[in-house]
Amino acid sequence: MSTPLLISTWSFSLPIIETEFSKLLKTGSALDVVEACARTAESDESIDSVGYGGLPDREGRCTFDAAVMISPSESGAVCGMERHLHPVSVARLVMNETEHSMLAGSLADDFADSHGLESTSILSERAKTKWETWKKSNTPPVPPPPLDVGTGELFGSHDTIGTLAIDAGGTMAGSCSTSGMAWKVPGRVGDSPIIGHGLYVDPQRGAATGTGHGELISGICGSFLIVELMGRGASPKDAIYETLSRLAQCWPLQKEHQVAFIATTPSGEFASGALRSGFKYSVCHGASALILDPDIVLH
Ligand code: SD4
Repeated sequence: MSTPLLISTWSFSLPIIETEFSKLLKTGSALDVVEACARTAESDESIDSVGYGGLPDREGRCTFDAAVMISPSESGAVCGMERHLHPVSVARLVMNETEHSMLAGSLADDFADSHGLESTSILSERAKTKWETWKKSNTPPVPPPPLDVGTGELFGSHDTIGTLAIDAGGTMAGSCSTSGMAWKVPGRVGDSPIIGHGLYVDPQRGAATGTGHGELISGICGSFLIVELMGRGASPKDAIYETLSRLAQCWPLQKEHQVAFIATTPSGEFASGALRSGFKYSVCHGASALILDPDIVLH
């Protein structure tokens, strides 16, 4: 038996993971719970970079990316979806129902149709209004880094829900879901749906997920690197520190760049780190449900 753990990016995820943690404490599977956490965020219009409410690309089109993973041989992902509200569930179908690991664009939407998932408009009125305002304002497409003040409200317009769980049977699972970077070039896909970039889970070594500028995370295969370092003996905190340091060496960092990771070992030792201040994460463990500051802030 293991002690269940549920951790997720940003303070907005605390009420979500608190609800799901009660299931994890009973008989819930880690995979069901990480999928449910992403689904709740995807349905919430007030979260403006995941699911419904997510900000669109510079042409006003909203696209979703998501992944789920329980081991190197069991993962599923979708990217660039435009007609289904729950990319995380489509990612799970890719994992369970196909011999592939990722489907893209309108064909991923068609795949969801073929499994009976309801097609819908995914651009909320609120997100459309924000896009129209941005379009008129002539401000540059790269938004400032998000600022999480710990109340569930995020200032700034990019983030992702990445969730890691360990259930009572000791199974680890992870999910990651995003509408990507606001005002992106149409067709852009970030780190979130790419296995090893925005999410990685290895039952022998641990699990990690990331949020922030996907290009920076992808450039160093961030989540894979953290899990690999843990597998070679690093603590989650040291693995995240080394990964963020590598990222900072590889990229000419701009003031608007932010990247944050959360990670856990298979036994539930967890940590978080961010390139800059402004990130928080949520944890349910034992009797505690907390919003925490990252263990490391590199700059
Ligand atoms: C991505 N890491 O697509 C995700 C979320 C994001 O700006 O874009 N945030 O890069």
